[in-house]
Amino acid sequence: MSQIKIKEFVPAEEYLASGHLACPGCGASLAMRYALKALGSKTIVVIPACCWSIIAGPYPQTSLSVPLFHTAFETAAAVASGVKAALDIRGNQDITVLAWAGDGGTFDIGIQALSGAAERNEDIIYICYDNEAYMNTGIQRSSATPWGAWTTTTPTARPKSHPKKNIMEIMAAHRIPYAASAAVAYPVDFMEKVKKSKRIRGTRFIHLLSPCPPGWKCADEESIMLTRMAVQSRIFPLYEVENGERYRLSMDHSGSPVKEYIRRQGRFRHLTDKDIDMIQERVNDEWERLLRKVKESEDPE
Ligand SMILES: Cc1ncc(C[n+]2csc(CCOP(=O)(O)OP(=O)(O)O)c2C)c(N)n1
Ligand code: SF4
Repeated sequence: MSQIKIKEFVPAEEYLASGHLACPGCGASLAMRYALKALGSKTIVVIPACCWSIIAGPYPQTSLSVPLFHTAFETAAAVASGVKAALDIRGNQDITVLAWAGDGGTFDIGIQALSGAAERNEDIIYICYDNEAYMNTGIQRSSATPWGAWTTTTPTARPKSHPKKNIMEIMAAHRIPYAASAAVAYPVDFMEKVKKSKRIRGTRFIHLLSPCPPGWKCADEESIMLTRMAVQSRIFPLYEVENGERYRLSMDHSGSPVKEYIRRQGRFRHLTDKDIDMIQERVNDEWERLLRKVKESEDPE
C-alpha cells in the first residue's frame, strides 16, 4: 500500500494519549492505538486484569479517550456481553463493544466466559493481544506460551514442555461468524480485520500477536521486526475463518527459517539446534494443515 493510500486508510484521530504506561517496544499499546483508529469513537472497551489495566492509567486519569470498563480477570467476554445487552435495551445500536484481553485472560482464565459468549453468538468484538505469557505479574507461563520457552514458572532447566494452545481452532469450532489472526507488525492488515469485524454482527474474535520486550527478552527496538519474523516464518500465520469453515490466508508467508526468529530472543536462549529443528518440523506440519483447510475452502468438493 502506497504512502498516500496508508494516509487515506489510517484515520488521523488518536484515541490513545501519549504518556501511557506501557514499556518501550510494547506491542499491546500500539495494537490498541490501531484498533481504536479502526473502530472510531463510538466504542466501549472492556479490559480484564492484564498489562492494559496499567497502560490505561489510574482513575481518574486514563490514556484512552473512549469509555473503558475495568473488570475481573475471567470476565471480559461476559462483561462485554452485558454492556452490549444494556445498549440494546436502551436502543443504542451504533456503539461497538470491544473486549480486550491478554492471552492469560483469554486462553486460560477467560475461556469459559469467551466460550459462553461465542456459543450464544453475542454481538461483541473480542481481541486477544497475545504476548505469550502472563506479563503483568512477572512473566509466568500461560497456555499461549510456545513449547521450549523460558518463563519464571518454566525456568531454563525445565522450559515449557507443552505446545501453544490453538485458540483459533477453538474459536472456529464455535462456528462464530468471524475469527482472524493478526500481528502488530502488519497494522494495515490488522486494521482491515478490525474494520471488517465492525461490519459483521455476532461474535468476532481476533488473535493478535503482540510483542513484549521484557517477556521475550529482546531489545525494545526489535519487537516489531520479531513479530514480522514470526509471521514470515509461519510460526504465527495470518488468516481468517468465516463461520468456522471458510479459511483464507491473509498474505503470502515466505517461510523463512524459524531459527532466525528463535535465536534473537533471550527466552529461547537455552534451546539447542536439535530443539529448533523440532520446532521447525512442527511449524511445517501446522502450516500444511492450515493450507489443507484453505484449499478445502476454495474447493469444497
Ligand atoms: C482471579 C485472578 N487471578 C490472578 C490475578 C492476577 N493477575 C493480574 S494480571 C495477571 C496476568 C495477566 O496476563 P495476560 O492476560 O496474559 O495479560 P498480560 O499481563 O500479559 O498483559 C494476573 C495473573 C487476578 N487479577 N485475578
Ligand atoms: S510487560 Fe510487556 S505487555 Fe506489559 S506493558 Fe511491558 S512490554 Fe507491554
